[in-house]
Amino acid sequence: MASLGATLLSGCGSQQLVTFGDMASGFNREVAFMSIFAIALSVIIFVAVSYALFFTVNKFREDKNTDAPAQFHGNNRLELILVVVPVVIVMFLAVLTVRSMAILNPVAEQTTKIDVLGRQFWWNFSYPETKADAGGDVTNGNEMVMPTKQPVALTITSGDVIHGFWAPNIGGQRAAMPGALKTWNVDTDRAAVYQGNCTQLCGGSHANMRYKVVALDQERYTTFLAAAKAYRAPEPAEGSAEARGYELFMKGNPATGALACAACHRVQGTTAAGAAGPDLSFFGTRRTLGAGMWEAMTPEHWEAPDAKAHLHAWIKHSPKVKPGSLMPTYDGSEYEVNGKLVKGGVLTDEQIDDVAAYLRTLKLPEEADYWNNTPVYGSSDAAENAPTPLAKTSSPTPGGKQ
Ligand code: HEC
Ligand SMILES: [Cu+2]
Repeated sequence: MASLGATLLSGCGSQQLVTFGDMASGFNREVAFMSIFAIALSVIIFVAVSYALFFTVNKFREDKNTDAPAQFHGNNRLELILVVVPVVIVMFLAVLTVRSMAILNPVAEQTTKIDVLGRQFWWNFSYPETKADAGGDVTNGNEMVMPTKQPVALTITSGDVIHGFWAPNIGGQRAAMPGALKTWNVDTDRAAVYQGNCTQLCGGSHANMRYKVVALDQERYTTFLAAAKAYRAPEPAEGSAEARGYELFMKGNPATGALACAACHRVQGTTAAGAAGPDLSFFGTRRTLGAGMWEAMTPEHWEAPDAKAHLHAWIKHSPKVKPGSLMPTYDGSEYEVNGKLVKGGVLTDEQIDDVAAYLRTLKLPEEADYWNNTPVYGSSDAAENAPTPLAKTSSPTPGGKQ
């Protein structure tokens, strides 16, 4: 019963699959346990009601019963049975449900809590229990790292419209509602990378609002969290491409109207504290771009030539790569903000490469690289156990007209 089905959610070619009925998750086992009773009861009721229906229809057919039907008022015994039996069934299911809720709902003393923020069209995952040495909560964009073999309490909300968190391998689905905080537990026994998706139609790039869940065994998780807590973005060497990229990241290019990246993105250990876009603190460690728009799941990830091309295209004009992306263009082309067309500022190709070079340095230390040797579960490539090339979900868009 390992996996009841696999769904290829979008696009063609190889891509990580969403699988459901994954019994490595205690949440799913609990739901399956409850479902067995609910389904068995439904089958019994269906058979009993069908039998009663056919029995009476047959027994009291008009051609068999020419006399006038017996005239009487009520049948106390039958009415009592018809009330008591459903009440008992409903009570039984209610007790089962309350039992499951008690098991699955988070409790205060749980150690791992992750805050989930959904926005058009990306995710931030932060660790409210772990304050970074450099200030702020440890946060990762679009990739959620969690420990295995224990309930993880998620608290979900939205920064704009309603989104939905759905990573069926680790448990239940929840809506992300603006202004509301919802908490629930997820878990898995298996260390692996899982696919997550947004399940509420939330705008133009709803289908491109994906994320990865990376479940690590306790020791590796502890290493990750400790490194993430201690992390400060590296300071680029003076005069290097990375140093030029850092300047542009922090200040943009006022002469051409190119907005500072730091206005919208946070990088832990720098003054960049923007919140309008995904956290970029560990961008160099991540292997997805644009909330799963593209995946670079090779060990050399951002250093690979095609990955470089994608990153370049993304910075240059992300709304052309990802419809509806709320990141500005940097090639002077127009993009839409709140229904209005706005002209982006300009960074030259060299400047974009410098910024990209800076982004590639934003890496956790090697031992905290959560992708390293973590199997990709449900990969449509045969190599399920290898963190080798996985997917290209879209090709770099060199951009139509400019
Ligand atoms: C006005 C706010 C804004 C500015 C300025 C901005 N971005 Fe973004 N950025 C976003 C948003 C919003 C997203 C998420 C888009 C999406 O996936 O739908 C994003 C996504 C990204 C991503 C992808 C992150 C991931 O995990 O997939 C990268 C990389 C990035 N931005 C780099 C930059 C760089 C470099 C600059 C400066 C040259 C910059 N951004 C300027 C808002 C901004
Ligand atoms: Cu969404």
